[in-house]
Amino acid sequence: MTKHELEYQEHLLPLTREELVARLREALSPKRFAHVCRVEQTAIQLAEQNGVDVEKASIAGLCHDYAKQRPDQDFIDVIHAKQMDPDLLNYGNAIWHGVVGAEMIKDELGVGDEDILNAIRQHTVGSNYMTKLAQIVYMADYIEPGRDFPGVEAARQITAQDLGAGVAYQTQHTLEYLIHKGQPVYPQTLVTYNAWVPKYQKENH
Ligand code: DGI
Ligand code: FE
Ligand code: FE
Repeated sequence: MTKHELEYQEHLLPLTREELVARLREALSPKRFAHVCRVEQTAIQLAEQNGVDVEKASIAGLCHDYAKQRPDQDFIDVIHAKQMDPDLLNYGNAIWHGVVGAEMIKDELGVGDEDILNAIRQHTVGSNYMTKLAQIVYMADYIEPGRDFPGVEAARQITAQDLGAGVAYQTQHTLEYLIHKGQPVYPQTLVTYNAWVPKYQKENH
C-alpha cells in the first residue's frame, strides 16, 4: 500500500490521509507544509526500521507542526482554557506549538490517540520517558531530508543505527545551541538532557 492509499484506522483519526493533508495545506505555508510531508516520510521509514505503527508515525509526522503558524493569542487562550501550567506563558511559539498545539490537534483535527498526542507534545522539548513513536517524531523532525545544518549527517547516521542515540545527540546539540545563543531553556528540555545525554555518553565510551 502506498502512502497515498493509506486509510487511517477510525480509532486513530476519523479522516483519510488525503483529508488530513488538505487540512494541513490550509493551516500551513507551502514551505511548512513541505516540511511536515518530509517529516511524515522520514517518520514512516524510522517506524518500519524500529517496529513502530506506521499509521501513527504518518499521523504524528503530518500533524506535529499543525499549530506552528497560529498567533500567540490562540496559544494563550488554550493555556488558560485548559488550565495548563502557567509557566508556559513565559515561553513562546517555539515551545507552545508542540506542548499546547497538541490540544488544538486533538480538538480541531480529532486526533484522540494519546500516544500520537504525546509524541507531538514532546517533539520540540523531548521528555525523560519517550515511547519509540515519540523518539521517531523527535528525530524525523531533526533529520528530514530538507534539514541542512552542521552535524545533520552525523545525526542521520547515528539515528539509523540507534534511535535512542539519535535522541541523545539532538538533545545535546539543541541545548548547546540554546546556551550559545543565550536563549531561555524550557525546564523539560533540561529534564530530557539529564535523562538521555549522560546515559549515552557512558555507553559509548
Ligand atoms: O518546528 P520545527 O522548526 O520544525 O522544529 P522544532 O519544533 O524542533 O523547533 C525547533 C526550535 O525550537 C529550535 O529553534 C530550537 C527551539 N527549542 C528547542 N528547545 C527549546 C527551544 N527554544 C527554547 N527557547 N527553549 C527550549 O528549551
Ligand atoms: Fe516543531
Ligand atoms: Fe517540525
